[in-house]
Amino acid sequence: MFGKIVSHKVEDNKIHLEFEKNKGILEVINPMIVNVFCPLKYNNHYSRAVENLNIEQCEILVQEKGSYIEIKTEALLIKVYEDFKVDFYNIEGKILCEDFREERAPFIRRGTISDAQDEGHNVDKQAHNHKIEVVKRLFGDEKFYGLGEKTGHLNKRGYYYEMWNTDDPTPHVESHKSLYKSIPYFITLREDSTFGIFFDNTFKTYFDMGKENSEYYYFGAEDGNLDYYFIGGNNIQEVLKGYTDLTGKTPLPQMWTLGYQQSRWSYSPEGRVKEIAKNFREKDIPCDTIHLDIDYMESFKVFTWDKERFPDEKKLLNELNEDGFKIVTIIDPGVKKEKNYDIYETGLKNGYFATDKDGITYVNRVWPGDSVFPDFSNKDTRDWWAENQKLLLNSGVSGVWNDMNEPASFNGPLPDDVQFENEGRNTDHTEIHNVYGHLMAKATFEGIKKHSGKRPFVITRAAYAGTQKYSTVWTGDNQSFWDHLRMSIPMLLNLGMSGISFCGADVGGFSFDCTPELLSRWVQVGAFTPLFRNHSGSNTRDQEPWAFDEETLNINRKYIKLRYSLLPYLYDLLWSGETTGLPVMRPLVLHYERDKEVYEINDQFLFGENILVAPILEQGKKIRTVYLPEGQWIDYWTKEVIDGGKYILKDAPLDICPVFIKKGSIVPNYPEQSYVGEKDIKELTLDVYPGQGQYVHYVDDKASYNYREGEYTLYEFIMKSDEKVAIDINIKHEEYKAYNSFKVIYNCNTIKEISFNEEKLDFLENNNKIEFIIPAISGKLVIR
Ligand code: MIG
Repeated sequence: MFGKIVSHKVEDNKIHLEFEKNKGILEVINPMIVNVFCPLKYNNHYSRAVENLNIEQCEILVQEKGSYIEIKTEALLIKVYEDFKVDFYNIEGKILCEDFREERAPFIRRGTISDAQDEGHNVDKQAHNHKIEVVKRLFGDEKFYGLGEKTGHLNKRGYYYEMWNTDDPTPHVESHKSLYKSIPYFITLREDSTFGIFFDNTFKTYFDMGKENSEYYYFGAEDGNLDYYFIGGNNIQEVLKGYTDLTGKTPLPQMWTLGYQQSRWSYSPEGRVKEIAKNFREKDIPCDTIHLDIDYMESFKVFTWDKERFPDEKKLLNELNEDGFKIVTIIDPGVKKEKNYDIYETGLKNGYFATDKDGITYVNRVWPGDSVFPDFSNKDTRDWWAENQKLLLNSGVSGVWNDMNEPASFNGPLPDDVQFENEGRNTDHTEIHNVYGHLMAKATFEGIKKHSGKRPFVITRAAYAGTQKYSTVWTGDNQSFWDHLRMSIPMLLNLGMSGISFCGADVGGFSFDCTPELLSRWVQVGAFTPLFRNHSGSNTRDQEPWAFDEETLNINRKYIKLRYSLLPYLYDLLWSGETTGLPVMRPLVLHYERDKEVYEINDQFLFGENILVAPILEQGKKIRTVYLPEGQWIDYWTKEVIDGGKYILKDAPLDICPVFIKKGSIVPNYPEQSYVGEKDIKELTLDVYPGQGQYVHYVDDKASYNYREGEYTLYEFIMKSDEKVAIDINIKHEEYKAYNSFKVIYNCNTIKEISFNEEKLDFLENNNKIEFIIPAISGKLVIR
């Protein structure tokens, strides 16, 4: 496809390579990130994921070495050969990633496809060759993470996936090649190195992670540019930072979005919504958000209300808001084709909808019946859609849930030749499909931001790389299956490894009927997932925390309350994630990548660095093995201190989700609240696990963008431990009025003396811990 290298030219950070048959560009983004590019479709990057490509001025050394060109940055050594083969080395000359030179050679398949198909089996066909194809050698030590929300396991090595946003109602299983989101990015972890590859191509893309043959893996596409980023780093965390520097970080959300959310298809009419709200308060279960699914609309027309079922939505939402409930409404992309329906007429008049190849507005069927599809690739359409958000905000809506935006359609998929404006680069559905939901979420985000002035809460089902900048995601229509509870963990962990920190799965499961035991175990996982929403499908049996029996209700209450006590910790994680790109829910490998035991852990995760969660994911199970990595860990429930670097057995009766806190942790806790903001919290609880460690706690107004102008307060805690434990408390930044005092829960009871700024303090002994209060000022706390 390329042939021999004819010449090369260096221009700033770009190395232009002239091959016999084509040209290629190697672009140094910074010493750790290099882009490999061939303008097969557009002359330059045309990215929906990377909005500000930040090119760093850095030293680049380019040398011709006979058969290859060598490029050196401060961190990487790259060799480019004929046929645009590119090999990446670290600066010491150790090979990280090498292009495969031979022909692809699939493992053998025998038997005939048709026999199996005739009986109704799904059959994998031999993969074909792709117009764009980058084949990399497998050295044998690779583990792969990322690729968005694919089904299956944490480690993607040995599996094959496709990126084509898909709403597939059949139960999600390991053989699904694609679901709702397309995130063409993965991290490779090798024995002593790691790197990421982001293939920025919005057409249908293919990722074979060593399934076809164990000698190589590849990614490919039929169209678009060859445009991929090699992202180096000293560890996975740096790679993830590099990727999110390119595609954006998950921004700090409003705090209420981290509370418990209740949904169902659908709470309607208004009396039912009130009843749900009342139940939460009466049964003493904290809840911040109720979702309104499609039935709040008149004939499923977006931006309308059904006046029979919701006669006065403003009054209703206002009452609910007063009681501490935020309302999130669903908005699908499909606009009902109906004369005199304002949204339809306006869109039609202005040419905001996608058309067929003859320029006639394209129609397919979704919930409202015959519907048309906003062309979100058109800036004017996005601006109009953003303005429409005002209609929801004016009704008192606090967040918007974007569904069906793959886009899904009932009358067959949108044909490939549906036309999109694409900011003047007219194109068809094959290029826009995978970013349709992404662009809808972007428009929604921008509209809410502009008209509310607060941090928007958007949830989207379809997504592309970079959607984290605009929206939270959920993993779509799972089932009330134990296996889906189990699989939600690697799915969410890989979303986090793909830059999408704020994510969740429907707690309790969407389709099929949930059981009390399943809901009890699911809420235990949900309490540690960033988006904590119980949602279920039409006609499935009730699944609210009180739907079953007293025991299930109590377990729901216990874990939802635990979540509310951990809110300041969770908020801190999202705040720091704005800089680091690290997700809330983390596979153990993100913090212990040199520990081989953790590479394939699918059933445990870290909630931030300090909290390890090892939930029960099987019916009837009351005990499980837990792997504790190096260091010492404290059983959250018993306060037993356990040495890590080994497996332990942990009893887990139905009301216990095994949780372990890393020694040396300081975990901020809130007092009980029914919803975020119910109380003006002037005293923060610090749950202290004595040891060496540090922690930074962040406080702001929980809702606005003022923090970006400096209106926040930062507390830094540095804990040192020898024969005594000393905690230095420093207020690093103080522009938001935060706490008067800290209530310290010190998880150790062999204490003789406590002093703060050299003044002795009284303390209370209580089981395995002691409690005392100090003022929330800078100072030194000493515990002997
Ligand atoms: O075709 O709005 O994934 O959460 O409840 C079903 C109804 C459409 C699919 C979403 C689900 C939602 C449902 N929607």
